[in-house]
Order: sequence, then C-alpha cells, then structure tokens
Amino acid sequence: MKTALVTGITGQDGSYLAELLLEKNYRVVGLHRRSSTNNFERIKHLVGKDNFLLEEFDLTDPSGINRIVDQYKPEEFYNLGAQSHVGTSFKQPTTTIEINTVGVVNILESIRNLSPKTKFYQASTSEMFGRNFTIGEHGEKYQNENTLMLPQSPYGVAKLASYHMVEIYRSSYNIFGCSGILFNHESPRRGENFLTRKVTRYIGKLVKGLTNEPLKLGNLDAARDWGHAKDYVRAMYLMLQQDSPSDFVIATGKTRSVKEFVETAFRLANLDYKNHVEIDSDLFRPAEVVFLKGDATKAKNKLGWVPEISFDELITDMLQYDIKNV
Ligand code: NDP
Ligand code: GDR
Repeated sequence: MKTALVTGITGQDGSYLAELLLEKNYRVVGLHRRSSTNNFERIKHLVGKDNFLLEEFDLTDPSGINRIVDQYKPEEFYNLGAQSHVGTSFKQPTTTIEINTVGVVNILESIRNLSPKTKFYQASTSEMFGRNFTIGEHGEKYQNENTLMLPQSPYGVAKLASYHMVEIYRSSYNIFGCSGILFNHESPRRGENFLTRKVTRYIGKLVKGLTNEPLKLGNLDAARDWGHAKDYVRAMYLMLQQDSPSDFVIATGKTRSVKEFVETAFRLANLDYKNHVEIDSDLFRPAEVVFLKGDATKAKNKLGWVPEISFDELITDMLQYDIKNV
C-alpha cells in the first residue's frame, strides 16, 4: 500500500484529493495545523476511516515536517497547504511568503535529506502569470507552460518563488517534483470568502428568505477560467504517476468575467443579479490579474486529462448545496 502525505487537508482540494487517494487504496496522512476550534468540516466523513490518519504540523516549522517525513517516508507528498487568498496576501505579505514559499522549501529540504525517492506535488497557480498572456497565431490570448510569469500580488510572487524552487530541486538534486499550474477551481467546499462561494452562499440565503442585505462585491470586470475542484485533484494525482517529473497547466480553456459568473449564478436560481449586487470599492485589490484562460494541451496529451464538469454544472452543484445547507 502506498502512503501519501497531504498538506492543506482541511481545505477544499485536500478533502477531494484525500477521497480520491483512499479510493485508489492509498494510506493518506493528512497534515493539519493546530487550531483552537475543530476545523475538520470538509473531512469529517473521512476521520476515523481505515487508512486515513491525521498529523499536526505547520508549514513554517521545519522540525515538525522533518519528523513526519522521516517517520512515514511516503511514496507521494502533495503540498496543498497555503495562505491561499490573493486579497489577504496584500494585507499579510510576510505571512504569505513564510507559508507559501519558505514552507515549500522546508518540505523540499526534508525530502532531499530524509526521503529523496518521495514524489512531490506543489500547488502552483495561474496567479503566477499575473498580467501576462501569450497571443496565438490567430490573435487568441491564453496562458500555458511557456508563458512568461509576471505576478501581480504577494501571493503570486510567493507561489512563483516556490515554483522555481521545485525546478531547482528537480534539476540540482534529482527530486521528483511537479508543479501543477492550476487555474481557479471551485466546489461546494470552496472557502466562503472566495468570489464564487460568496455568491452562491448569498443566493442560498436569499432563496431561503434569510437576508435583505445587498451582496457587496469588488471588481466585476476581471476574467477567470473556472473549473470544478473534483476534476483538478485528478490531475494532481496523474502528475505523480508519470515516469519523469514535469509542470502542467490545468484549466478548462474557457474564460468568463466575474460579472458573467455572477449573472449566471443568479439566473440559474431564477434571479436577476442587478437587483441584489452592490459594488464596494473596499473589495477592489491594489493590483488585479485581469485575464486568465489556460491552455491545458500538455496535460491532455501527456496525462490524458480533460475536465469533465462544465461551468453551468459547477454553479448548479454549488447552488444546490448552498440552497440546501445555508
Ligand atoms: P484552501 O484555502 O481551501 O486550503 C488551504 C489549506 O492550507 C487549509 O487546509 C489551511 O489550513 C492550510 N494552511 C494554511 N496555512 C497553513 C500553515 N501555516 N501550515 C499548515 N497548513 C496551512 O485552499 P484550496 O484547497 O482552494 O487550494 C489548495 C492549494 O492550491 C493552495 O496552495 C492554493 O494556493 C492552491 N491553488 C488553489 C486554486 C483554487 O482555485 N482553489 C488554484 C491554484 C492554486 P486551515 O484550515 O488551518 O486554515
Ligand atoms: P482569485 O479568486 O483571486 O482568482 O484566486 P477569488 O475568488 O478571490 O477572486 C476572483 C475574482 O473575483 C474578484 N472579486 C472578488 N473576489 C473576492 N474574493 N471577493 C469579492 O467580494 C470579490 N468581488 C470581485 C476578484 O477581484 C478576482 O478578480 C483564487 C485562489 O483560489 C488562489 O489561491 C488561486 O491560486 C487562484 O484562484 C488561481
């Protein structure tokens, strides 16, 4: 039986990846940081299951990571833990660098010194492209593995530094390290302060008659490439099953504005967003990633990965959950 360590186990992706790995008969060791109140909401159905273990640690604490890597010497290590909110990274830049960059180096050092055969997955991001995109032969705009990265936020900079560190450990020490350059992916388990979930939770409350307040949002003009987290964790797993390590863009290849997301979510609930949404200038970021559209051709060709859940199916899944559970 293979063992996989998964950081960020209490988060959106950690919970879906753990489900996938358990289905594939792995022993999954979920790494979580201590908190004063239980935050196992997303993994409560897994806690106590055979082959699902939990260990306390913190990405900023190298000795704890060393202890766990040395104890388990896992076949695979998925680093999904992060300060993952772009807006927050402007308010907490130092913490963001400590968790999202130094934390990754802590793991890489641990693998190099204590378990060099462990295959490593790093949760990289389309935020690393920042404002940049490639212009194709027919004038189409997109980002792929060859697009120059010019991040626009402390989060993007921290993730880009760790992306380069993975490459350095791969080329210098022969570590099997892969960066998944994942574009936005959402689900009913998405954190409540990200755009999509904020919208679907609000609609849930509206439908249940639980709010008279408007929904306050920031920039509606940015464009994102949105997929479903269940599709995206499958790509993470596939990357570590390859014979040699490489980086992959994971995206749907379709882009929509924030306004289109909002409009569609309200429409699918038979509502008009114009009656409920208010723009709040405090929610604008000091700098914004304006346009994201991923080209995942490499993942399709090498991993056989294509997304299976459509944009409307994603929003419907989130709405159904939030209308039922609000
Ligand atoms: P979440 O915000 O849902 O989860 C983040 C996880 O990181 C949580 O489990 C959190 O723990 C943990 N964490 C935060 N700080 C620390 C720390 N100091 N030590 C240990 N654990 C910590 O993120 P997602 O699941 O959405 O994303 C997973 C990863 O993928 C992240 O690295 C994110 O940056 C990246 N990513 C996400 C994309 C997306 O669209 N979802 C796209 C591209 C990349 P706690 O519960 O205690 O806060
Ligand atoms: P993003 O996701 O920054 O792309 O990062 P988020 O959902 O936070 O923002 C998407 C877009 O919506 C705009 N926006 C708002 N965003 C939030 N959170 N709250 C609002 O009220 C609001 N109003 C408008 C934003 O300005 C932005 O343009 C996500 C995270 O999961 C990262 O960890 C990941 O790396 C990237 O996706 C890919």
